[in-house]
Amino acid sequence: MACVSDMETSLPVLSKQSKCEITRKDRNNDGKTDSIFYDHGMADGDYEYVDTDCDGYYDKKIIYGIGVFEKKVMIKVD
Ligand SMILES: [Ca+2]
Ligand SMILES: [Ca+2]
Repeated sequence: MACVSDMETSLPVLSKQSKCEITRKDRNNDGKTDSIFYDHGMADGDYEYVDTDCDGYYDKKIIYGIGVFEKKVMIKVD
């Protein structure tokens, strides 16, 4: 079994002071969220979780930083 110790398994908890805007998207129009975008209002602070296969779990985190990179995650869609 692969090491999954550094894999995210829950969505980030935001503080009340956070100006982060969360946008949920339903890309395949089945009524269930399959993408959640965290917009921190900065050019390099945003990230998005995507359920690429629409099975009810986000499996990819896309980080928009000094370049864009992706990370594997396993987070239940709420
Ligand atoms: Ca959907
Ligand atoms: Ca998935």
